Amino acid sequence: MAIRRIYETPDPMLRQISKPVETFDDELETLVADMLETMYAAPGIGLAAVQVGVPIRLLVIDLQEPEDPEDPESPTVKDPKVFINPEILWHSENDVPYTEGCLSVPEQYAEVMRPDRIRARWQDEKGKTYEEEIEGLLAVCLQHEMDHLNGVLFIDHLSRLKRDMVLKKLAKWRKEQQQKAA
Ligand code: GNR
Ligand code: NI
Repeated sequence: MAIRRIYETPDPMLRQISKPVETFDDELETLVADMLETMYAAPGIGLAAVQVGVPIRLLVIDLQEPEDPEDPESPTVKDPKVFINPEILWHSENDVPYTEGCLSVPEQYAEVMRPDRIRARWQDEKGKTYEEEIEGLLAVCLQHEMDHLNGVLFIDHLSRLKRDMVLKKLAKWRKEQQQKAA
């Protein structure tokens, strides 16, 4: 297993339309293992393959929720989920806000509106098909990751003004990081 480099905006890699996965082989399993390791190390709750420079329709999610919902400091239960060739079959008409972040737009957060429930179909790394109704944070995260497969970032959902504010803060943050490193 290996940690892979995460591409950041405005890298054109992130604007690629990811291609369907057709071959479920050892190379795919290695990529899935590397993506999980990269996501846990970041740390993040989701990662699309295109974010590590492989534009195929594969994403991983682990919400890493605390074991005891009453105690945010309690250890997290590992629950890695793999979604290959995911499709949204249905979404609710009820959009809800959630403050999103993205490993490709580091340290920036903004509220995005998305449907609160979706019905999705996907495959796992063996090629087995699943279909389920999904809600809550998993629905938010899956929609965020599926956007990546279509070259879309969470900042694309913001008004021009808010997007420009986020990009300005990102530029400032990067400058500060550079100064720290020097
Ligand atoms: O780690 C992440 N957190 C997050 C928070 C709210 C909504 C979506 C996400 S996904 C993000 C990791 C990432 O960039 N995945 O593409
Ligand atoms: Ni993201």
